[in-house]
Amino acid sequence: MKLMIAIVNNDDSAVVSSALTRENYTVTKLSTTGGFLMVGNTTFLIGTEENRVPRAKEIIKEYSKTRTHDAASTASFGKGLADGDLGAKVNVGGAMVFVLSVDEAEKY
Ligand code: 2BA
Repeated sequence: MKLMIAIVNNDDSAVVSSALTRENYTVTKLSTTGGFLMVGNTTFLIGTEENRVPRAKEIIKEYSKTRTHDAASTASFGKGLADGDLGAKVNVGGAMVFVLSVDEAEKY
């Protein structure tokens, strides 16, 4: 068994979740925050058999889009944006997917 950890953009999370559950993957959705941009994203935990990992990756890839995000400078924290505080453009996503081997998975 494998555990997939997939970090996707919040805007894509509903459609990724629906597409996975439609194909009978079991999914847990976590609200998470990226350490660099400090904005919300969504992390899915997907426990599945190894032979079903490639299809899950295809689904996540299909519905996760790459976006450009304006990164606010730390100078704006606590006092709002001023001219020049949105200098940096950062490319985010589509999705970051990790696949881990699971020693045991039991349901009680
Ligand atoms: P964030 O950490 O907020 O990162 C957002 C985007 O900022 C990243 O997009 C990347 O383009 C850029 N970035 C991240 N760290 C950077 C750094 N130290 N210097 C310069 N630019 C940096 P993505 O790579 O698509 O990542 C999107 C989100 O996925 C990340 O949000 C993070 O929550 C997660 N993620 C990506 N790679 C990860 C990893 N190796 N381990 C854990 N989480 C990861």
